[in-house]
Amino acid sequence: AQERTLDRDCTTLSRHVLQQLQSFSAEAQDLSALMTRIALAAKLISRRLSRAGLVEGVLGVTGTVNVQGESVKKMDIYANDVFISVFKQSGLVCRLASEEMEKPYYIPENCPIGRYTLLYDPIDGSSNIDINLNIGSIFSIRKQEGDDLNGEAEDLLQNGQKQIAAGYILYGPSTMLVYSIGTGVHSFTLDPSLGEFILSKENMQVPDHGPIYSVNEGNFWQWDESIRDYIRYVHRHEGYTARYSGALVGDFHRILSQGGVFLYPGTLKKPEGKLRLLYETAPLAFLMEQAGGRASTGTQNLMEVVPKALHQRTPLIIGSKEDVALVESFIQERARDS
Ligand code: P6P
Repeated sequence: AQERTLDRDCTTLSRHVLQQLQSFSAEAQDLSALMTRIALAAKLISRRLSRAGLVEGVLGVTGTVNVQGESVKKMDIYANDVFISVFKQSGLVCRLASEEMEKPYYIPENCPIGRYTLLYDPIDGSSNIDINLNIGSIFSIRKQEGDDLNGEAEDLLQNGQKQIAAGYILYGPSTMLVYSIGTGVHSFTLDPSLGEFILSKENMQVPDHGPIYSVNEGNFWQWDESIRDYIRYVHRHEGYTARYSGALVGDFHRILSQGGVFLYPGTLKKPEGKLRLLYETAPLAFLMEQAGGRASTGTQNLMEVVPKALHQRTPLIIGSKEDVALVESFIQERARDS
């Protein structure tokens, strides 16, 4: 048992990524180095969060509003800058696109073909910081495919199938990093005493059905009738339970781990929903498909959506394939009746 524990403790993230990449081309070293940089960013953010309330600059707002019209928390800025500085040194990423920046950040000043772009939400669910509840970071890695000469990053406006890697960091009771490079979904837990992410679960598979539905029912009267039909169904039928933390990464991780479905449908105020495609819903869709689940806008496979703009939103229905299909069935039924 001792040896087994020792072996487990030595499966670090970088070693695991290299193992996964055995059959890959030159991209192997790149992706391993990229994932090691993601892990470094995660450690820096996790360390600061663990001091929230003890040091200046973690809790509270900056007093500014970001491109999304949302109040910017000090931690949003800190985390955004951590990703930039960590990837500046990597020599692999030529461009970073973030929820916190209207335009991408170029390293050094352009993005040659073949280099990588990091798309990320540095801190998702930042309203939870001040009440010490879980928050997360979400990332997606894509390759520079077209000439981005005018800095408009049109080459990024492609569907989710073009992602090379995706994942998230969950800052909870423990800090977890979950990633996929297309060879399954693997989760790691940060051992702060080692400063290493240690493998906790390989090839995560979401159950085909689960009891949880995760949605903000406070929006009930803003939803399309089809979504209300689904909610009335789960209210009436045995075996369903509601769980919603208000932070996407924690809510997603619960569904990935236990099955069920997370929904952020379009509302009257936000017909396209609230969540962003390129650095929130598409990376999570990539992971969920790798884990045997599904992700839908309600009418389209989310991995097929081609964005028209960098910060485009999409409705999100994601989780166990049977539960996603059940939500879609209500949408299809209403569409038939209309
Ligand atoms: P609502 C947090 O602000 C966030 O972007 C996601 O983390 C979360 O899933 C969603 O918004 C919560 O939105 O409208 O339910 O408060």
